[in-house]
Amino acid sequence: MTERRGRFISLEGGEGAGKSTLLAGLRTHIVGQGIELVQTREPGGTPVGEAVRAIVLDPRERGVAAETELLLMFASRAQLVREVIAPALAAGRWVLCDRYVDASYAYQGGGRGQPFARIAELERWACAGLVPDLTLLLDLPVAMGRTRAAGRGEADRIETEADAFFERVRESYRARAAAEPARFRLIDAGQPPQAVLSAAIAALAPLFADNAA
Ligand code: Z5A
Repeated sequence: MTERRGRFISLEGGEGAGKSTLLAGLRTHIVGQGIELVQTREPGGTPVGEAVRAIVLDPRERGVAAETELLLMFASRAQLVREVIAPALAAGRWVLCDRYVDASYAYQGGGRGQPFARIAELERWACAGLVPDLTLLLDLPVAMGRTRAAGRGEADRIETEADAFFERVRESYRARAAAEPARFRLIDAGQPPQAVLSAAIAALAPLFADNAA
């Protein structure tokens, strides 16, 4: 993969954690520093990836096997890395990605019980060594997140899972954050939106300092 000059930030969290709300404020802050930013999402972010997203999140697709779901997430990711993320970083742009590989460990690994070693193998193959410089994890009790999410439109296929699934997702995310403290910043997503944004902006500060150096 080509040389990397920009910064790569991923945003993670369970259902209703407030990623979309935070993304808008974060984007304004980063662009306000004069940085060229590419914002993208998973699954999706490319024409192929968005087509995969439509399939994998379709609530009418009841019979999707856990293995199929895992491979579809990585198919979307492999395309996003090559078409969007790697070229942007090589050009010196920053990338803000709404979910990345940690979501597969949390949802398909923790949630669905797919072996973490298999996910790690797919990561080596699909991600071409691209690891975020910073991962912001919005952490929220499952019940609170589900109450928030209930106010939205139709649930996607994964959102129809039981609370126990989302408890496993949350624990997997927290375990990954604990295992990689240099990359993750865990943010209490139960705070008001402005406090969540302030915490995220504080977590970004070292990246701006590195960028200026
Ligand atoms: N998935 C996967 O399984 N494996 C993978 O590898 C990947 C993804 C990459 C789509 O993700 C699904 O894909 C997701 C995981 C799976 N399935 N599930 N569940 P997505 O990221 O596109 O969708 P999402 O999880 O629903 O995220 P979202 O759209 O960003 O929603 P959100 O985090 O819940 O954010 P929100 O819409 O900003 O907030 C929800 C509500 O809470 C809304 O009414 C806000 O006004 C309110 N809110 C937000 N912040 C606050 C605070 N701080 N206080 C009070 N209320 C708040």
